[in-house]
Amino acid sequence: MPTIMNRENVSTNFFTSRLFAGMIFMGILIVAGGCRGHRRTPSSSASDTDTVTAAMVKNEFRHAWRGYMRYAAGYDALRPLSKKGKNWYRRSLLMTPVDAFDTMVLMGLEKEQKEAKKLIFDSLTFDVDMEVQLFEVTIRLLGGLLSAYQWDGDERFLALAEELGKRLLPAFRSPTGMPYRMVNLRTGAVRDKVNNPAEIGTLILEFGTLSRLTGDTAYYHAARRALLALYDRRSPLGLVGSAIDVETGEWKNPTSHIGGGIDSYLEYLLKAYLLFGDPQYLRMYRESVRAVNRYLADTVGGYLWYGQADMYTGERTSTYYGALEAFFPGVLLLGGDTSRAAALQRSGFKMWQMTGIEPEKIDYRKGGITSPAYLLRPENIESAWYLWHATGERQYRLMGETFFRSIRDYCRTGSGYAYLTDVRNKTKGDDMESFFLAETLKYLYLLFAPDDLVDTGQVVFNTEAHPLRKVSPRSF
Ligand code: DMJ
Repeated sequence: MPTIMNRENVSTNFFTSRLFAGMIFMGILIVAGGCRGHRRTPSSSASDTDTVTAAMVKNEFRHAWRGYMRYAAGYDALRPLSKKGKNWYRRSLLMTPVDAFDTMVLMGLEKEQKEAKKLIFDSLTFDVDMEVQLFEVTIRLLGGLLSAYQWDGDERFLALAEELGKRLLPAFRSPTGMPYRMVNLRTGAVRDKVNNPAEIGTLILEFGTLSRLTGDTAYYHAARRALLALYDRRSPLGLVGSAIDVETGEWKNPTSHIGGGIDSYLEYLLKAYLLFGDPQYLRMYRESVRAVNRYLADTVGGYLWYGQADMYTGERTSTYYGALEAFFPGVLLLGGDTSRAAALQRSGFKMWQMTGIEPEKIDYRKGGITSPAYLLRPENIESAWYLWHATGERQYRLMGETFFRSIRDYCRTGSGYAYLTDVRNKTKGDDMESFFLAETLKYLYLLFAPDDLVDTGQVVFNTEAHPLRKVSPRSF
């Protein structure tokens, strides 16, 4: 059984009794605001079919990992059609092995863990004269290394995380404290002063955990300052826009929404509270979500959606909803709003069923697909898992079966999994994003595995599904 480690030698059994896990989860919901009392029913226990489905998901993870090892070992990611490796930048940062590692631990895949560790410890270095995107490297690599350390206990993971954290810190050196988008790992040179709320506000779980594990508070304070600076620039209505200049603090695009570019900022306001316990984050989350529900929520034909609006006037500007927005039911649920979470998940599932697999974006008012790719994204599945975990309602596992079947039917290749360029004709594209292993298959597995596999009272998933464990505060 995996244990969680930190430098204070706190070793905690990660697996707890179902009852204890359930009680803690209920506790979180109640503290986080107005849970109306979820009760597990007998239907929530794992049936034989669920156990078989969990084993099938695990097999598909093995299949995808084998493809990566065979054709792309050492690269950032697999190109599943051309059967080659692909790097994000000039040199590989081992995105797939780092992102996938804690899923292997959770699934109990020991051979695969050894393979990933060998790749990571043999060749991962951050001492490279190379510019990287702060947000992606933080959620995938820093988050992945920290959870790998917490789940596996190997100190080398933490050493790598600390090394990376140090090299990312220069990104925060702007007049407002909000980070630049790009930073050079060796020189600390920064670029791209026009940033967005997601890339500014989705750093505190990882930087805060790094601080707590190392005792160096600089990481937490940099990410916290950035988050507060962003929040302070919300409009009088309580909304944020899509693009902001981190040097002047001036908004460059006033369109507000819950999709890509803003999404995980909202998620981290709540999760920062859940992981670090500071009620200030909960207040920030509540105020933000109140505005989001007031100005962005929309009901069409009996279905709940969230569209786009001007951050200053609240006026609706467009009516798009998509795969990225589908994270929101999970967050609403964690924040205690079960009924909105359930209603929105119903819409997300309807969107998935339009063509048998989820499109990137639809116009929920006009009813058409506006962006037809399926990028192997996890958000709809992630929300189904949160709803399942909290309510025990069978409908969420049934949704999961549909998700799993369609991904397997349409995206599987002989060498792994491929995204779809068009969900209408199911044409495959030559990429398997690391989040497919980090998130999509992890949440699918959690949906069918025994429900006490993760102690949700002690663990908060980062936006890349890396389970970060609460660490007792040292100096903050
Ligand atoms: C992931 O990298 C993260 O979930 C992020 O928050 C949004 N995009 C992808 C998955 O779709």
